[in-house]
Amino acid sequence: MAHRKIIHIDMDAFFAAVEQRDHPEYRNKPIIVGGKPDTRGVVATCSYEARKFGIHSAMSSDRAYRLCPQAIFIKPRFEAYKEASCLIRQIFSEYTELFEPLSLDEAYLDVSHNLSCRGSATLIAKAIKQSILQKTGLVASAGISYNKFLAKIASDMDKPNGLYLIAPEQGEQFVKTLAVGKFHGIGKATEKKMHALGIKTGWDLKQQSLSFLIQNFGKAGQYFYNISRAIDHRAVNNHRKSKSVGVETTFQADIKEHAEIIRQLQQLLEKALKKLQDKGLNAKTLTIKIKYDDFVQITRSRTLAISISKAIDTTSILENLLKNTAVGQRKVRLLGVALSSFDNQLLNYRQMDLFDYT
Ligand code: TTP
Ligand code: MG
Repeated sequence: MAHRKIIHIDMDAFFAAVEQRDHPEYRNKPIIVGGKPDTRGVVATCSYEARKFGIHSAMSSDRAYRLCPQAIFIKPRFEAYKEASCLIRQIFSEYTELFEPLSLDEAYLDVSHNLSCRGSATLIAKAIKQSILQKTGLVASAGISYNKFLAKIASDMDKPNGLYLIAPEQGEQFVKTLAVGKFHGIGKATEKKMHALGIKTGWDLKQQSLSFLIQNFGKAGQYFYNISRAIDHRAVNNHRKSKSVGVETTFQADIKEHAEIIRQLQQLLEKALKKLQDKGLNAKTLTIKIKYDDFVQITRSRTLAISISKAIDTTSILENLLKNTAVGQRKVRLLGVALSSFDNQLLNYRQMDLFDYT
């Protein structure tokens, strides 16, 4: 069977790179995008200049400040990051219809059937990097391999401005020496558990039986068994997997007051919008779910002509949705909010104006 050709693209210091592009005075300087110190904020990301001081994503801004007092702290500008994200997805779509964004700044591309660049995935990755630089002024790293797991690891190997290939004959050897903490899909908690079981590297993982792994890690056991052998059959999926993004909450004590219910729904909506933003998506349909104290559940939804965001009057939409419900009269034990009908991404990217930085 012929191997797939998968590219994983991940932008370098994405938010920080956009800031340095748009503000020349920030270039070559340690900059931190995220919360300011003294606000209990955290670092979303930082420039490579700041990483030299040991600063990294998710660290508290206070700690970052102590490590590098001269660092420049910048409030995130999500609109700018989304715009850059749209542009890179537009570029991906020029090379393959089969691409799967994982977040604003990264995506898998399946270029198995792409005949440009003499069919060389490495040359295609190079061309994509060049096009990204030309059209967005930003630098990306690319990993090339025969499955998603290895392509993702590869994009991290040579950062920043990386281009790294793991060829089919290198895959197994490559995984052998890799620390399990570097495996995509093995987070901090799983890493700790593996260490406790004496599993430190891909080689150690490969020594474990499938039944042992399933016994200790449940469903993920099969995935760990496969990746320790550099096997990953997951296809690049360009269909939006989640048809909706939702959050819900069950109250410790039932609530009844109309104003309180609106307030709770607003909070849930904010959380759902944040989730949506993290996925780089827009939604036009808002659905609310109400479970009364007798466990009877109803939903109400409304689809707008424009994307739902904080910029629109969500309170009046929520008020309207509550009109034909028993809210205010009956006790409520659970509320939920879901956002759906995402924009057709490809269509949107094609509609965007492209601009050149060169
Ligand atoms: P990453 O790709 O993880 O990081 P990065 O692009 O900043 O740096 P690298 O060169 O190592 O790829 O994440 C992409 C963006 O997502 C990042 O610029 C900011 C945002 N982000 C957060 O807001 N919080 C986080 O904890 C992480 C990891 C990222
Ligand atoms: Mg990145």
